Amino acid sequence: MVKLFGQAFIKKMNARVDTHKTRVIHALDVANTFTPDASESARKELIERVCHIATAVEPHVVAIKLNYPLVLAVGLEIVQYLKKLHPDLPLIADFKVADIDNTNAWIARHTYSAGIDAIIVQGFIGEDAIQGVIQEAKKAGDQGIILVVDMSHPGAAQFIHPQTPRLINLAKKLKVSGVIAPGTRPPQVHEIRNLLGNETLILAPGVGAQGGKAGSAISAGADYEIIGRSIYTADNPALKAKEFAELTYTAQPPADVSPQEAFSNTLATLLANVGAIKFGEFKLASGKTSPYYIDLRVIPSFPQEFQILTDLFTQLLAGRQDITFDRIAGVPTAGISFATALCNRLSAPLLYIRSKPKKYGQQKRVEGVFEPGDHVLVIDDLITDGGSKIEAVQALRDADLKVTDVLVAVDREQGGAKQLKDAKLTLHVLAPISHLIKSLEAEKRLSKSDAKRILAYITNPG
Ligand code: BMP
Repeated sequence: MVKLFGQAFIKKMNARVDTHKTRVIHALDVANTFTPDASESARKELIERVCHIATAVEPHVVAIKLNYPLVLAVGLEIVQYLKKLHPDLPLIADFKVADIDNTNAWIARHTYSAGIDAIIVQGFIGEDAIQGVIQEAKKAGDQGIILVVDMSHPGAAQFIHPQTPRLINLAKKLKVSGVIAPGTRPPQVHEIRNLLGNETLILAPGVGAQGGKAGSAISAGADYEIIGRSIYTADNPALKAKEFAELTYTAQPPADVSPQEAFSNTLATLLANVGAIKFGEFKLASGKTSPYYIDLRVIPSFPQEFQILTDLFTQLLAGRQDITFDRIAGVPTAGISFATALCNRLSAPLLYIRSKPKKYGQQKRVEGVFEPGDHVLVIDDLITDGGSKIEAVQALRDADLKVTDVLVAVDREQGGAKQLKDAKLTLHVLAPISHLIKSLEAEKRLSKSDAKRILAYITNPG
């Protein structure tokens, strides 16, 4: 079990789920509706309004989120007013911190020392800048950090969303308490949950005023839904908060999935989305027919999906300390683009294997720089009977390289693993084809009868 930052914050929020029967975080953005007015009376009025709404909604929320406009209007002392009224109610500062490490540390120091339980930080600023906040969270006694890995508004598609898989990896690496995911797009919350694993919290804004349906993000794998305007602009904020509390509390969370199932689910969705897996009747090179056709070579034409696939490979390797290597080699042709992307992600040196030796020069089959004895991990898109993998491994072994492991995205389950074992190779796969079929059936992208027919074919292709 990974120990995330902000244990006390996480425990406090999680405990309130059942004691208060809710999964709502209220975004108390009331300062947004205020005309800026620096007068003391306006300031006092705003503080009173904030305290009044906080008290009204407190029985129905797990936490309250405070934003920049509020703190700019009344100062960080608002935290003390709220803490005095509700000492056990977690408070999150939504400052979306996005500066250099030194400035971030300064912001975090002030914020944590004011009594805030967790700070929201942008992920795109990179590891060193996020460390500015992490170090302060540690100094303040293990406070919470929430990283933005995606956002709920349409513009998120432009820059942040394409980086989401990498931001998730960073969130996992830095062991932040939680991430922000778009409550307006539950399928993406689902994907984030699959990539993130089960421990890190997912907080999903965009429910209500922005169009997200209450409970949908929870059903997609979020822990909490962040709701602002739909509560604080209601005639009766307490009643509204109670309604949302019920909807989020009774929403069915997705069933717990093992890492292997998570790989299958993500990969199945990805393959279906880009048309890399098709169902019907397909003539194979052998002359036989198959009820499915899989072509992973299309994936690099879809940058977002290509990133997710690279991410899945990265995650599989991260969870397997027993797979060691100095270099990664791609099997031609599909394996070369996958190996290139993975090397890029892991900063690992790349080799690739020619299908045929070069007719001129040194007649090499292995391209790239290596030393005899280097340990090479072999990557390819899929495995059928293992023939092409063994042939590629032979070329590497002929060049005095050590090969013990082969990693592919999909195993067609036609004897590849056994053949590799006989050649003293261990096969690692993101998903066997039968798991992908089951995932697609569960996602209702494949009918029960078609899934049954295809699974029967996989067991007995003859
Ligand atoms: P509302 O329910 O009124 O749309 O409020 C949502 C809250 O969540 C706001 O405070 C907003 O700043 C914040 N938020 C968001 O809406 N989308 C994001 O991607 C990230 C956010 O923090």
